Amino acid sequence: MKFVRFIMKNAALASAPKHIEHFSKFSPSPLSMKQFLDFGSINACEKTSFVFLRQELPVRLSNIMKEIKLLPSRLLTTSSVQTVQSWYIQSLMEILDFLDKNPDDFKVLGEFVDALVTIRNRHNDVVPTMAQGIIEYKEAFPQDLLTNQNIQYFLDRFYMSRISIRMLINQHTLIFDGTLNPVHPNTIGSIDPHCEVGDVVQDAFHSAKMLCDQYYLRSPDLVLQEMCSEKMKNLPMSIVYVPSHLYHMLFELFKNAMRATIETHDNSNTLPPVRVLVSLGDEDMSIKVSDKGGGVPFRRIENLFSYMYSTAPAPQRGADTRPPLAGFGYGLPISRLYAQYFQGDLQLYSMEGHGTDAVIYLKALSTDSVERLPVYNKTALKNYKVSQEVDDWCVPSTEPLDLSVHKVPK
Ligand code: P4A
Repeated sequence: MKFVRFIMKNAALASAPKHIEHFSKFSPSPLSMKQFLDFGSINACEKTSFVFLRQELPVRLSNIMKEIKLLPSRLLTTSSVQTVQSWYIQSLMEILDFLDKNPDDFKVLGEFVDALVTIRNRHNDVVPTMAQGIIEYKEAFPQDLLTNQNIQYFLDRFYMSRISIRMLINQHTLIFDGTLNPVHPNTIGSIDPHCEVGDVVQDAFHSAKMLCDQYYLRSPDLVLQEMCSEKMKNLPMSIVYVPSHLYHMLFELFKNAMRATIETHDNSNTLPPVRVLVSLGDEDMSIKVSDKGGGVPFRRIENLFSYMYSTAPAPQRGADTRPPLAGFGYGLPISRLYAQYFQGDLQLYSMEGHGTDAVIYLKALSTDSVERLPVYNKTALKNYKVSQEVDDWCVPSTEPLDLSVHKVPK
């Protein structure tokens, strides 16, 4: 019996490339905040959401699976990347099972919610598994390191796709699992139509502060200032947003700010506070996190967002078992993706010798908050083809200039 099931399963999986080919021909459909809220409003219909997702999830999965297949074979064939790829195939096939099911059958709708929960759990460890793939690749082929650019391009798109797929799954499972969220009764799935940014700032700061106290036995304070234009005075500073995404970004920025502050004020009894300025305008909601942690040289800022430079083997056991406050993993690049996901951004402005300002830009209007999604097309394909091109800027020479030698052609 087990053997028969094994054969059946593999026969089904063998048809995956054909399905990927089909669904990757469609472009993903970006949703606006308003559309997300409509799925969760009173006249929301589980059937409508089901019919949308059983098409849209295969489209988003297949689009990014086409890009996985374009990875250089030495990276694609690592056991970690193979594992991730097999999760995507498995999940795609499980959703396709629902294509011939009756949307009016409540039992089908229930099974769909269960399938989505299974899929979400299967993909929980995608980020550390992909990181492991990069480590395996670095170890096996230290000589032909893929360009940082290639890995950056792929992982930004891959993780953005993953954020969007998890958003769709979370909305459907939270809204249609038949229970109200007892902690946040006014949220619609994971979206808070009145997300008070100041509250999330306080929460995230509090969590980072506790970690910081544990690690360094001290921590800087928070000074929070909220500003807005004249006509919006006295209104609470809120936007339609996913509080967990905002929390993730702020928590990351606070850990960095605290670490920099403490490490540059080692010999001082007092610590300069971390200052947060929240500003609401007609178009943007901007949140600036400022520290006096000594800053980072301009040349190094890009590296802080680089997956390749931040992919290091796990620290040796026994060396230091304290949880790191910051500096391991993909905190900054993934935080930037969260900001970009709804058309915002995250930027660092650092002044070496002084400190760093990190600014999160979000859209103030829910009509501007639309998903930013990667699409597999000719342009994307081209970006994987150009891998090793020579730079069109001169390399500065470190040799003393000798004007007497005759120039030789390139
Ligand atoms: N100075 N400033 C920052 C860091 C240093 C900084 C830093 C040494 C570097 C790496 C790191 C954490 C902090 C900051 C705020 C930021 C980012 C960097 O948002 O003060 O871990 C990766």
